[in-house]
Formats: sequence, C-alpha cells, structure tokens
Amino acid sequence: MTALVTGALSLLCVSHLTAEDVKIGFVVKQPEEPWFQDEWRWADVAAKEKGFTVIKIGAVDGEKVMTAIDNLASQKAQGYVICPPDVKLGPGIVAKSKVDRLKLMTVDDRLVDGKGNPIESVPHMGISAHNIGKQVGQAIVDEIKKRGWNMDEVGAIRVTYEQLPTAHDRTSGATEALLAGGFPQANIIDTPQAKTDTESAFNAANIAIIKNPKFKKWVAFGLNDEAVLGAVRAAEGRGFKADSMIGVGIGGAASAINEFDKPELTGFFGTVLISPKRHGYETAIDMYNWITKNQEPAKLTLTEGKLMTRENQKAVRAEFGV
Ligand code: FCA
Repeated sequence: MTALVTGALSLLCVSHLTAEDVKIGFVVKQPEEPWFQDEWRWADVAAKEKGFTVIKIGAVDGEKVMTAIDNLASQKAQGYVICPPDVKLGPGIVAKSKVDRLKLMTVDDRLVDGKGNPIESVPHMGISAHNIGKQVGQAIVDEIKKRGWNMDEVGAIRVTYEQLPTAHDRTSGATEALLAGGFPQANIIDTPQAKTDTESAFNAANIAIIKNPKFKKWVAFGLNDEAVLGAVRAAEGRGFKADSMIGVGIGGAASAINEFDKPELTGFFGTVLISPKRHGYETAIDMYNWITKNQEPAKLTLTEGKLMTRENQKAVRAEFGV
C-alpha cells in the first residue's frame, strides 16, 4: 500500500516537475490591443491546463524584442511565440533565438528575410488573410446593395499598412471583392496609416474624407477592427453616422463587441471574427509539445474567419468557442 502510494506520488511529481520546468514566452507587438490580450488569455488557459508557465512580454519595437529574448533566456525559457512589431526583424530574431537556444514560433505576422520573402523555417500560425479580406469586401457589397445605395456616390476608405504582408493581403482581398461586386475603382481612396492603431487610422481617414467632399456616403475597411474604428470615428466627426457609413473590420475582440453593445447603431457594421483561441491556446500548446515531445509545429497554419454583426454576434462567438 505504502509502496503504491509512494509510487503514484513520485510519478505525479515527475510529470508535475516536467511541466513546471517548461517556460514559454508569448511576445506581442501591441499589448494594449484587445486581440493580443485575448491571445495572452488563451495562452494562459493552455498553461493552466498543462501546468507550464507563460511569460508575457509586450515588445513594441526591435530593441524591445531583443531585450525580451534575452530576458526569456535568462529566465530559462525553452521557447517562445511572437507577433513581431516589424516583420523585417526576421533574420535578427532568428539569429538571436539560436544563440539563446530558444525555440521560435510566430503568430499573426510572419517574419520575412532580407528580400521580403517569408522565413519558412519558422513555424507560423496566421489568418488566411486574402480570404478574410474578401469576406470583408463581400459583406460591404452586400450591405450597400441591401440599403439600395448608388455606388457612384459612395467612397471607400481603404486603410492600408503596406509594410505588413498580412495587412496588404487583407486589404487587397477586400478590394477584390468590392470591385467584383461592381464598386467603382475610382471611388476607393487609399488611406495609409502610420501605425496599426485606431488613432493613426482616424488621422488618415479624416484627411481622406476632407479631400473627397463629393461622396455622400462612405464604407471602410482595413487590416483590423482598430483601423476600421478609426475610420468610423473620423466619419462620425464629419457627419457620416450609421445611415451613411458601413465599416467592416477584422478581429472581433473587445473593440468590436463594445461597438455592438452601444445602444445606438454606429457606422461599425460588422467584423470578420478570427480566433484568439486558436492563435493563443493552440500556439502555446504547439510550443509546449515541441519543447516536451520534440514535436515540431506545422510550418504554416492559416485560420479562418466568419462575418459577425450585431445580430449574429452571440452565435458566431459561440461557434468559435470564445
Ligand atoms: C495583425 C494585426 C492584429 C490582428 C492579427 C491577427 O497582427 O495587427 O490586429 O489582426 O494580425
């Protein structure tokens, strides 16, 4: 009996210790953005389930990334998942992770090499950006038609962030769907944002609206909810409210939900919900399996999205388990 108990206890201890030894970094470029907070939350769920530790670090620029990697190494982490602040840091991040003997996986934004090509040796989980962009564009076209708007009078605020490939793919996918739906190319106004946050999008969209007084109505799209919310707020400020603005974002985290929960309709019509559960929980588990079982994650995993509006938000979120 005693032997049995001792045996069971030592078994427990061994497995417990193993998981307890595992430390995984989760580094994100914009810690204040709800999407990244959700990713962290899901990584924590994975950690709790398996018994490992997640070290969450916000790294808004290259210098912070390098410090974060050293920090992880000195805490004896075995690997980390990162959404980098700049994909061009690719070769530097890969080299430093090697020196510090840290396993490396990227999420959301895929690292590129000196030529701008994706670094395929680093396992990556991203969204199927072009497709999701197309869903955004299609949602806008459908809503324009539903409202019976004359497309010639409608301007499209296309909030771009060209230096980030996933952003480029999302906005080009949306553009493609708009054009296929009959939206006039000349009415699409390029609105580059300086950073991927609401304020930068607001500033860019505000200028686009002022410069194009001929449009009676607007639609807006961009790489995420923050970009579209910036455009929606700018339009509101210039008198374009829910009845003359159709904004469709990408994300579906708190920024979108807050908007849906407002008593009054706003120009933020919908968003394509993507899964922070897959991007946070699954990447953390992938890294854990890599560290503990030497199971390398798939080189490339692309996740899907689904259109979410005020009407279907509960059902769509339930479907995604978030
Ligand atoms: C990029 C964007 C984020 C989020 C993520 C999936 O990192 O900046 O807002 O959309 O992809």
